[in-house]
Amino acid sequence: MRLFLAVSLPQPVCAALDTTMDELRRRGVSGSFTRRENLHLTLAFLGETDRVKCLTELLSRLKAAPFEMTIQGLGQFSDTWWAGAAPNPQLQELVYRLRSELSAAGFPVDSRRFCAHITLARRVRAVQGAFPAFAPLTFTVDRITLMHSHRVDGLLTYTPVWEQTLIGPQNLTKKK
Ligand code: 2AM
Repeated sequence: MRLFLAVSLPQPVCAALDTTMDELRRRGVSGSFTRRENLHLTLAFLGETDRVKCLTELLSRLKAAPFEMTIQGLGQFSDTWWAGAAPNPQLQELVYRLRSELSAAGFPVDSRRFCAHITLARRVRAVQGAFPAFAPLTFTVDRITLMHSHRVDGLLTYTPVWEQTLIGPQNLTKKK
């Protein structure tokens, strides 16, 4: 199964980003917009693997406390547009530790610098113009989700298969 680790977003954050996507469409931006229920921040992409038990054990061992993060501003990688995160040492540290643990367990990890983003649209065709501004969105990251990426009735769908609650220094695990 195609898996990745993500920060799931609280409903108010998804709603605000949905409004931003509406605003982009209103300004003439077209492309493949992320469905509201698919909005997430990827911590680590795992690709095709069936090692779910190994991953859940790895997450269970992770000692990390909840932390606040802020989504602010839009950015782009080529024709992919995203909402970015404000500089966040705790998020960077979490990804660094995840990558170390994943690598030690034999998973291929991304060696590029982590750029925290929430993809809003792919294959964007845009008219000239500034990105719309939106008020910063702050929320608490208190869990990591192991997500299954698959098609349901032809629709790209992300289904949580495990949630790891962050309650450092000790961890609590919870099966979905
Ligand atoms: P993206 O939003 O930048 O496209 C599920 O596909 C998630 O995993 C998406 O958030 C996607 O990031 C990320 N992803 C998909 N393929 C990837 C890859 N080869 N390397 C890193 N991240 C990937």
